[in-house]
Amino acid sequence: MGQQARLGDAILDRVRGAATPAYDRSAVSEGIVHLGVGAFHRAHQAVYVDDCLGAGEHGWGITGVSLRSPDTRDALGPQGGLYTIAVRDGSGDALRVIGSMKSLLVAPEDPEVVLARMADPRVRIVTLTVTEKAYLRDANGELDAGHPDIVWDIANSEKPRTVFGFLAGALARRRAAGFPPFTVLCCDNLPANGETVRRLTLQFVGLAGDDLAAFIAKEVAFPSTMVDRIVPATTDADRARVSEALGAEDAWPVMTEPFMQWVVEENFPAGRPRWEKFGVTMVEDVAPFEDMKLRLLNGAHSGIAYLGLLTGHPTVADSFGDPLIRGFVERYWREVIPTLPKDAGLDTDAYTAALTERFSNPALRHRTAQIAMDGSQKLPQRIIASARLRLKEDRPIANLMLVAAAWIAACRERGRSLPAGHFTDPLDAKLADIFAVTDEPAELVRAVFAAAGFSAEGKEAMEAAASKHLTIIFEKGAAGAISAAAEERA
Ligand code: CS2
Repeated sequence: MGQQARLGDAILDRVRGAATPAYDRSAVSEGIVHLGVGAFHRAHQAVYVDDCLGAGEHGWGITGVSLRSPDTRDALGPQGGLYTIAVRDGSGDALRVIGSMKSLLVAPEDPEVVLARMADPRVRIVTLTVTEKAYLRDANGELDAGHPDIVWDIANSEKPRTVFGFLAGALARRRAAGFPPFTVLCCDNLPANGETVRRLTLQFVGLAGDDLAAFIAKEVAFPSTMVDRIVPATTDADRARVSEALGAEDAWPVMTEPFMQWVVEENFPAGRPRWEKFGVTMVEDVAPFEDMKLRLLNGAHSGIAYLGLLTGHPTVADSFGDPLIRGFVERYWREVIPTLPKDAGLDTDAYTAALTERFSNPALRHRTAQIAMDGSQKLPQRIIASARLRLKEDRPIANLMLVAAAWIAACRERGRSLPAGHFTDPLDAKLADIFAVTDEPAELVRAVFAAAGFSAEGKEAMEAAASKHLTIIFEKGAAGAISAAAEERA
C-alpha cells in the first residue's frame, strides 16, 4: 500500500475498478457551501451534485466545511477533494470516485475564511449536516441561549463557532454588500428541519440584538428536506479494500448502500441544481415524507441499536436478523404507522418492505454503537413524538416505550457489560449522576426523561410504560422485555 499513488486529479485516468468524474473539474465553481462535511453528506448530497456536474451544471461545486475536526480536510485535501464511494450489498462493492467536493475548510482553524466564502455571491445555497446536537436546542426545542457556544458567538460575531453564528454572520455580510442571500438547506434528521433552523436562526439573531431578523424573515428561504441513505463509519479494512481495488490510496472512502432518497421542498429563490433529473423528488410539502422516515426508519434503527446492544448484536444486520428483534420491529411499525398522515399518499407497506431489505444488507456492517450515539437528541423526534400522537388517541405505546427503556438501559450498561466509551451522548454527565444515585427503574426513567426534556404532554403514561419495561430488562434481560411487550394490547 505504501507504494501506491494517492488518489488525485493527476492520476484519475489511471484509476481502475471505479467510475470516475466524466467532467472537467477545473471548470467547476463553488456554488454550494456545505457545513458538516461528514460521511453522510459525502454519500448523499455530494453524489447528487456530482451527477449534476456530470450533466454540465458547472456552477454547483461544493465547499466542504468542518465545524469541528480537521480529519476530513486532512484526508481529502491532499486528494484535491476526490474520494470514493463504495456501494455495498451482498453482490460486492460498486466503486465511484466523486468529484463534487472542490475545496475543504476547517472552521475552528480560520472562521474568517468560512464567513468570506459563505458571503461570496457565487454561493447560492448553504447546506447543513451537523447532526442533531449541533442545533443547541433546549428541552423545549428552542435555542439554548445559555449554551457557552451561543454566548461566545453573540460576543464574537467575527469568530463564530456555531452553525447559527456562521449563518447570521455571512447573511449580515451579504446584506451589507447588497448581495442576495443564499438559501439555507438543512439536511439533518429533524422534524420540519427547514422551519426549525429558520426559527432557531431568528432566535439567535434576536439575541444578537441587531436588525438582521427582518431581513432573514423576509428574504431567506429555508426549504425543508428529507434525506435518506445508510452510511456506516468507514473502517481501516474498508480503506485498504477500496485502495487496493482503485490501484491508488484513498485515505477516506465512504461506505454506503444502494438505496438513496432525497425529497426537497421547492423553495430556492437563488436557484439550484437540476437535482430532479437525478432522482431527487421536489415537492410542495416534505412533512409527510419526513415523518415517515423519522418514525419508521430512524425510530426502528434506534430500537434495533439499543435492543441489539443489550442482546449482544454488534451490527444492524445481526440485530435485525435475530427473530426476536425482527418481531419487535414489525410490532413497532404497526404501532407507529397509524400516527402518519393518511391523506398524503404514503405507501407504508412498500416503505417497510424496503426497510426490511435495507436493514438486512449483510455487507454494510452498520454498527449498533454508531446509531446509539446521541439518543437524548434523537429520541424526541423518533420516538417521543409518535408516543404523544398515540396517547392523544388513547392508543397503547408499549413498543415505542420499549425503545426509550432500552436506551436508558444501554446507556447504563456502558462500563458494565458494554465498553465504557462504546457510544456517547451530550447528556452523559447528567446520566452518570443519575445512574450513581439510583437503580430503581421508575426513578431512573423519571430522572432521565426530565434531564432529556421528554417530559411534556403524556409524561405519566410514557414514564409508566418505560418503567415497566426497564423493570423487566433488569430482571429478565432485554429479550424478556421484548417478549413481554409482545403480549401487551396492540
Ligand atoms: C441512523 C441514521 O445513526 C443514526 O441514528 O438512524 O444515521 C440513518 O442511518 C440515516 O438517517 C439513514 O438515512
